[in-house]
Amino acid sequence: MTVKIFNRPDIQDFLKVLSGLDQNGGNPRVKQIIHRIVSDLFKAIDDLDITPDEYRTGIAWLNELGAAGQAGLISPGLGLDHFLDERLDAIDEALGIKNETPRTIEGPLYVAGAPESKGFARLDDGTDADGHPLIMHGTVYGSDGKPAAGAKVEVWHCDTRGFYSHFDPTGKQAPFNMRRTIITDENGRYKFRSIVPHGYGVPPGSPTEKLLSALGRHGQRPAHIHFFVSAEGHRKLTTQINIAGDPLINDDFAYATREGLVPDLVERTDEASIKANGLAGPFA
Ligand code: MBD
Ligand code: FE
Repeated sequence: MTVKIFNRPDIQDFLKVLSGLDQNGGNPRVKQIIHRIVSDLFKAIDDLDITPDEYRTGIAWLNELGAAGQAGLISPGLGLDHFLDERLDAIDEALGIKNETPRTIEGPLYVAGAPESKGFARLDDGTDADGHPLIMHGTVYGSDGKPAAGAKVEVWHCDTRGFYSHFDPTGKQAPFNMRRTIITDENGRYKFRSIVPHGYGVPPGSPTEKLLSALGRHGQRPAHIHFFVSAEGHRKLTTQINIAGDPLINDDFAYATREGLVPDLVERTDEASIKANGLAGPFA
């Protein structure tokens, strides 16, 4: 037996009442959004004949998701973060704003308050024995095309097991390991030494993984490094780079890979360049 009750006038009135639209007070924007989302949910229950058992399974999963602190993890997994970026891109395009470096999603694992230094930082504390040294450097340009001195480059990435400091299930990383803030020098330049990160995988057995596997999907990301770039009088850029050659580059569960964000890697083995990059000895 299937019934459709969504369009009944009493149900439509009920939606207005439960979202507070029938009275003053409260927050009009919250009322508008809740009215729309609950309406869409009512309609989905009606259209798909979602049963009370199915609905309660969903509620139990939401409780599990919240208890695990994973709302911010399933969100990119369901493409919502990428969709928000596509909207920002579309707004920029409509305004005629061209972004030289594409934006991509922040993800749920940024931590504010990383140690700050000028021009250069070493990100890793040297305790990841499998780490392959990585050097990255570049220039931050303002929207005027000129190098931006004193810009802030916040960098964060995971270790060779795919674990981020502050979120390491083994508890083995020091706070802010592989997280730094670099202020660009007088020529707008930044440079850092770290190690090549591994890809990331959602925690095994977690509510996020359970939903993804019910969708027949994996919860893996290709190896990547996150950035916030900001400067006085400018919009903040949120972006990432991928490590070229990672087999998952075009199979990211969080849909963050974008053209222009997969720089070439160069393996340096000559003495002069190793020395110049300080890889042989301690870094100043
Ligand atoms: C990550 O490291 C990440 O960058 C995203 C977007 C989601 C989960 C873990
Ligand atoms: Fe990440």
